[in-house]
Amino acid sequence: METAATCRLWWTSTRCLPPTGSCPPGSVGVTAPGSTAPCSASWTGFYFIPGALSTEEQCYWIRESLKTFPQPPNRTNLTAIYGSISDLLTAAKNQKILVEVENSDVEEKEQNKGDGKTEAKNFKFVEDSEIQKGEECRTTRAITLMRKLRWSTLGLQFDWSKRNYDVSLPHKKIPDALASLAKNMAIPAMPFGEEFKPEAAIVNYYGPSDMLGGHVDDMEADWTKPIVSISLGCKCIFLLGGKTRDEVPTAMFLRSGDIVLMAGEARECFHGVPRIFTESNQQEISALVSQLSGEDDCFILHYVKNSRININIRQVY
Ligand SMILES: O=C(O)CCC(=O)C(=O)O
Repeated sequence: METAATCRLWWTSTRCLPPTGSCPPGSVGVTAPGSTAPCSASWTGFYFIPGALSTEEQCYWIRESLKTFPQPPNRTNLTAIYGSISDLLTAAKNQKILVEVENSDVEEKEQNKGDGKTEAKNFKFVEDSEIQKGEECRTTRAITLMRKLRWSTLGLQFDWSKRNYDVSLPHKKIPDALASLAKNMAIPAMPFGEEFKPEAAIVNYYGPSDMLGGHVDDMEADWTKPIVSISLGCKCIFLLGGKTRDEVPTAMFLRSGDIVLMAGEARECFHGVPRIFTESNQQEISALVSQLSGEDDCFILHYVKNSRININIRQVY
């Protein structure tokens, strides 16, 4: 994911930004949760499903995104630096610290440098008190790592360096509950009743100043199948452009619980997220805040108040 620091400058102007609504002008308004409609005739295949998820469902997927989805064998942006890290959320809640332990030359597929041999990344979580005073070792607080989490990949693993799916990487299939949610949501974008087969998902974690530059998702073999994209946490601006960067994009708000489908023509369009709203009067997460008011959820609530999570599910082949 491109962040504020690395984001390419693109789309210098936008077509509109509705102050209160979520769909651009000309769109078909949909109010009932779960009902869908193509958002605008000019983007055949773009579907906006406002309030598709109940508050309970949003909380469930937020917890899964923070607890389960970053678990190995799923890879995250942290994997390349630290190797596989397990139980990051629990470590962050318990104020643990990640320390580097003895390096050794071992075979490690994870960081294959060609000859299969590389320096093992060997890190583990410890208590603060376990770190010897004066000891020289690389340490990072789990809570800091949690904030540095930018993406995790589920199902078939996407290799960002090669920009393709690497089927040889160890992976688990997409969790059943996520697969059936995506299948149900994809129905309006599958007009001939074909089956949508969720094979991979990318989970994006956005902090206050993060953005996702304009791009087209072009690594899947079959572009007739939709991308099912779930918004959780703070509101964002989503830009939907055309098939080239020259076309002026249209801006819309995406809020927690909204789902967007990109199919047909829209599947080939540039899109991105230039802004997320973490300011308390703009984030629009009051239902989530009430739902996450228990003591157990205090860490997750703090995270949600400063973040947006997007889960986008794809059929690859
Ligand atoms: O965060 C979003 O809503 C869009 C994510 C996206 O476009 C992507 O991961 O390719």
